[in-house]
Amino acid sequence: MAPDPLHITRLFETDGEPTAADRHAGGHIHDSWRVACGRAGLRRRYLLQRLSASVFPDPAALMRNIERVLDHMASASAPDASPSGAREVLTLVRARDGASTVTDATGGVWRLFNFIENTRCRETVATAHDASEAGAAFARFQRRLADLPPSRLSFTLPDFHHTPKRLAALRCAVEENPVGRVAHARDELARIARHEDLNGLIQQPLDAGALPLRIAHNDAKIANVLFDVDSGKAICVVDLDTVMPGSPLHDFGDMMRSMTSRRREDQGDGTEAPLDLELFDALVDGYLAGACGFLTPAETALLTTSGLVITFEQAVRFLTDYLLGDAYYRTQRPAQNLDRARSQLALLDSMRRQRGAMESMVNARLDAAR
Ligand code: GN1
Ligand code: MG
Repeated sequence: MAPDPLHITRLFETDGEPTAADRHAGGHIHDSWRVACGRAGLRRRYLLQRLSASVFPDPAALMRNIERVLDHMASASAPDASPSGAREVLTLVRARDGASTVTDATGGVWRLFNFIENTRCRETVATAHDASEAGAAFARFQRRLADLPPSRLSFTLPDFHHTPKRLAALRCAVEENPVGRVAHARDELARIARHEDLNGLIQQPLDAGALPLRIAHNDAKIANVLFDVDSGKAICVVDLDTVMPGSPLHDFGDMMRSMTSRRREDQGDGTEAPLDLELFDALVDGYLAGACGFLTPAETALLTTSGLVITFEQAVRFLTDYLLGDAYYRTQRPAQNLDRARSQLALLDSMRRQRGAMESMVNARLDAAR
């Protein structure tokens, strides 16, 4: 029988007794619940998560990374630390035995965060303001971690954004064809092949040392930003499971992937997913205002390219999972991963067509910011 979230929550240092838990949607990986706790008129809410053991084989290393990052961001020495930081940085709640997680009888590993009230997250960008706010939030996140040496964090998911290895994994999946889906993905495989020139454009300079290794979020999509309900401001970056050494280009690429089109990630009806230049410009504006101070010229030169590379990589990952029978990403319907891959490919086509215009916008914003 699945463990009871209320029972698990009782093993953490909550304010008051857990009284109600409801499933919290969002994310393709972990299971999440929102748990209310109460004590004498006081009501506090928490986010309870059961970590995916198949995706994260070493939860202890993952939690060490998260604790180091949160401690650093909360410390006064971090650049941009704000006195009202409570809603700007996630807070982990310790287990009653002092550990950062609880392990249930079935081996499941659970953790608890304070729930940040009066916020909402979005699956898609509604306005240019959202894109600019989210870009600024990720820039703040990167800056606050700029003086934490990357060697302090483990590579919990090695080669996570190693695009050439992701493509190699797709080729293996085609070769093995374990669930017989290759025949349904011929068109998408051909489309991927047409974008292979993008494959090494971030990884090669990283390997050559031309791009610095820094701490990156590594899952910098719109759904991982909390917006204040009243002000509409992006106040906090969440989902720190993939925070590890990487490149800010992996993050900016994911921002472009998720914040420059108004279409859903799994809207795979084959029609064009137009990249909206107004959203792109707002994203660049918000991001560069915080990031242009620390990015090197080699990094800024690849900003636009990073969006194409990461969108390509994500198409490759969704298609690989489709061919492997949806082993990695949670799905609600059989062809959802194929739709996700299609949607990424449609966006990529649109990015290709507007690449020159995007490059000009980045250069204009860089000139203005300098
Ligand atoms: C996954 O954890 P979640 O659902 O936010 C994935 C990201 C992908 C993203 C696509 C650990 O993110 O890399 O970009 O889905 N996370 C992991 O939406 O694989
Ligand atoms: Mg994630």
